[in-house]
Amino acid sequence: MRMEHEEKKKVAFITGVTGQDGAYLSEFLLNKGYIVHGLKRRSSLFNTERIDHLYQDPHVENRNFILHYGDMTDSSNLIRLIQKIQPDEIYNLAAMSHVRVSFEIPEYTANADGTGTLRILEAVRLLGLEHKTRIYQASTSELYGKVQEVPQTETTPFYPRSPYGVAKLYAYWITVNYREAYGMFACNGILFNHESPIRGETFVTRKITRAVARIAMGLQDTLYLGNLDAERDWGHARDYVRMMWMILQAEAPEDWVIATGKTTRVRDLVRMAFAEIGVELEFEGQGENETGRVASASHPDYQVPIGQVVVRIDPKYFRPTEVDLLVGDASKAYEKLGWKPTCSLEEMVREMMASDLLLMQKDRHLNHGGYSTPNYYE
Ligand code: NDP
Ligand code: GDR
Repeated sequence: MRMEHEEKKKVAFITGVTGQDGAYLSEFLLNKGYIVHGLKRRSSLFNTERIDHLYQDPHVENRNFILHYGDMTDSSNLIRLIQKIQPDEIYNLAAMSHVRVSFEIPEYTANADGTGTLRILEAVRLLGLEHKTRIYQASTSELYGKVQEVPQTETTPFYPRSPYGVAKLYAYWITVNYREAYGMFACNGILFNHESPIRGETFVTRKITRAVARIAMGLQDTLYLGNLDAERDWGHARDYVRMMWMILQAEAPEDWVIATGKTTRVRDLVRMAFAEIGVELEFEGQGENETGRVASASHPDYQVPIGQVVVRIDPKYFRPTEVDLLVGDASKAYEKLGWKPTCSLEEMVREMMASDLLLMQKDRHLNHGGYSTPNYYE
């Protein structure tokens, strides 16, 4: 029984709980004493690897981490869950979040990422929770798309360049509209790219660190990439989920840019990852014929032959329309909320490489034992 003087625990509902940010945010909120409810999709295989360490046996009473089946495309499911959970805070992180894939499944992306956000807002309104439940919307630097201004701030005009970006544009504005129309505490975090050792394997940072680790272990020869000249403002997911929470604790509902303020080319990230295994790369050629060759190799444990071509271009990774340059100015968040990133890109690449080297060591053992492990990811 709860004692009178005990403070009631806050209740959060996270959509996209099985994703990179969902996992970090769940940990963060649980450490803050929240009861965390998460929305997970039904899939034919387990999809909870990132949050398995938080799992609690459903037969145990007083759990503080509870998962529910659901989908952003199913209004009735979302209304029923929000009615049952009565959340103080909703973090809407669920999305088909891969920019290139959104060109292949544009309609689904619009439904899950765009209309899905409307479903959450409308559920809160229909249930009369608009003055109780605060809502965080996972907006993105992809809204800026074609470069209009550098660095990008809360007032930089949007010009999305993918079905994903356009779906997220709808989500951004419907969040603003519900805030203005119904007085809801609904906020957009315009987050620039953020990564970690549990980043999805098909995003470029993780694809690179994974492949470099496989090359170090002799499990793979070549890493195939698309546009090496794109520039991104990469931060660490752990820093960014902290900011999601801070946004919902602010005095007033507003929209915020979250970024490191530094931008790096994909090709330099590739160099940084190879440097972690003692390999210095030399890029040669141009466009689709560009290659990355081993110029020197100095790590005693990883023997990658000098002269070996370890990076090639595969045009299938080019996008019909690309976002060339992203660099954010998070001054507003620094000044008004006191947020600052704590992890540099160098530290993050080191952490991701260390984690992937460990994983690939396991794969190497499996391979030696006669089991096959996946070779590459799209
Ligand atoms: P992930 O791709 O790692 O995770 C996406 C999550 O959404 C997964 O849990 C996924 O489930 C779930 N999901 C996808 N479609 C549906 C659906 N139809 N119904 C229910 N759940 C669904 O993304 P991140 O964690 O990296 O990003 C979180 C959010 O932040 C996303 O909205 C993304 O667009 C946005 N964002 C991300 C940035 C980044 O750099 N990481 C930057 C700016 C914004 P499953 O595990 O089953 O696939
Ligand atoms: P992005 O991330 O599109 O910025 O979206 P991603 O890591 O996919 O691409 C970054 C840049 O790298 C270039 N690139 C490649 N990208 C991938 N995935 N695979 C490749 O082989 C490759 N080669 C070069 C891309 O062209 C691009 O320029 C991410 C997602 O998390 C979104 O959900 C989020 O909204 C934005 O970040 C901010």
